[in-house]
Amino acid sequence: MANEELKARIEDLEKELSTTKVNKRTEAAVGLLKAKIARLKEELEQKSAKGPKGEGYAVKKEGDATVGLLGKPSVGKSTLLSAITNKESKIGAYEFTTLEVIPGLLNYKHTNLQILDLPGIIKHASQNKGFGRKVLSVVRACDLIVFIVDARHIDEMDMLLEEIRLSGIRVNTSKPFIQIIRQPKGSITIPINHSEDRISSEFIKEVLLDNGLVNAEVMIHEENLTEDDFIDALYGNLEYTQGAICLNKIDLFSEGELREKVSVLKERYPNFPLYGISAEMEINLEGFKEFIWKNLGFIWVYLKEQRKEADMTRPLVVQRGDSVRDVCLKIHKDILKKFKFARVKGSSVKFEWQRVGLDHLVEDKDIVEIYAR
Ligand SMILES: Nc1nc2c(ncn2[C@@H]2O[C@H](COP(=O)(O)OP(=O)(O)OP(=O)(O)O)[C@@H](O)[C@H]2O)c(=O)[nH]1
Ligand SMILES: [Mg+2]
Repeated sequence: MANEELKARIEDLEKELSTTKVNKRTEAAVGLLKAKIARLKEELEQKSAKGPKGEGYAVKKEGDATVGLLGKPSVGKSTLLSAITNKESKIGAYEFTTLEVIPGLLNYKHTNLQILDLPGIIKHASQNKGFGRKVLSVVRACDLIVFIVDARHIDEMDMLLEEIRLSGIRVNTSKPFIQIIRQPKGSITIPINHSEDRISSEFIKEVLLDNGLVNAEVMIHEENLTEDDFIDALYGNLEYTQGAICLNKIDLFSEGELREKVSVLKERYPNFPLYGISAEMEINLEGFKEFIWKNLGFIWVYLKEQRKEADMTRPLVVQRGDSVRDVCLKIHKDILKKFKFARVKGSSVKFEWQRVGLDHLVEDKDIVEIYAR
């Protein structure tokens, strides 16, 4: 199909989707419609991607991690960047003050964090309104997205999340684990290893047939997989990343009013960590730095040499989920070859100076002593 034809087809299907009432009887049809739309959109993307390149901002990654400040215009992103990094970004009382991505560096707890002040995004940014696609393409590469919300307009968070979702970014969820293995023959088989309540085998079969897959084995390693998850996993060129909410301009409200707003946000977005600041009045900024650092998953471990006291002045920065192996690699790659075992004191072990191997996962403030040949 030509691009125009594809677009028209997608539009038709989207219209059909929007006019179909969802109920038990139409559920399956709605799911299939979504799947069809996703497939055609992917086809369109691939065709369009062959066109001229050069969209997007050139931002060089720097430091140990990259954090994007994302929000509507005028929520205070540039004020925040200027307050916590080495960079001044222009601040304006009017919307769309920032038109480029402005990177700043924040050195915090022995880590260099690259903070990106992004141009404001608006509804339909994912369809490139206000050059939104350029902004969202930078967001894809961030290790943490901080959604900046003006305390006067907390409802904007819905729009931000929706645009992020539409641009193929998934926040604070893990990638569903699905395997589709093509088979030479034998039709589509789906071993029952998931709940049939949310997605039926019929649905999976129809979606695969729509893709021209006649023989395949589908393995679902996910308890609560939904139809949407399945479509995502099949088509999405999706990026999975971390997100947190920063409530700015808290100086404009009383404590009671803020408590109210915080509880609304917590209820609507239960898996998003939340922190309140005033970028302009410089309230809670130290706490905010700690907040980003923690949400990037950084932890500190201290190293100890044999028969010496641990060096508590120079922590080694690693990440949650890192093992003794990662600690060794951070010190020097040759250590691995000579590694015998390690002793650890801290919250990751059951007793002090427990002997552990390379696979042992370290935790914040652990002291690690490495024994090598
Ligand atoms: N009261 C109050 N005003 C703030 C705060 N932070 C920023 N502002 C004001 O909000 C306005 C917009 O600030 P900017 O930092 O330029 O906002 P932005 O998000 O970078 O906006 P764009 O670049 O247009 O996307 C300015 O008038 C700031 O002075 C705050 O914590 N409290
Ligand atoms: Mg700005």
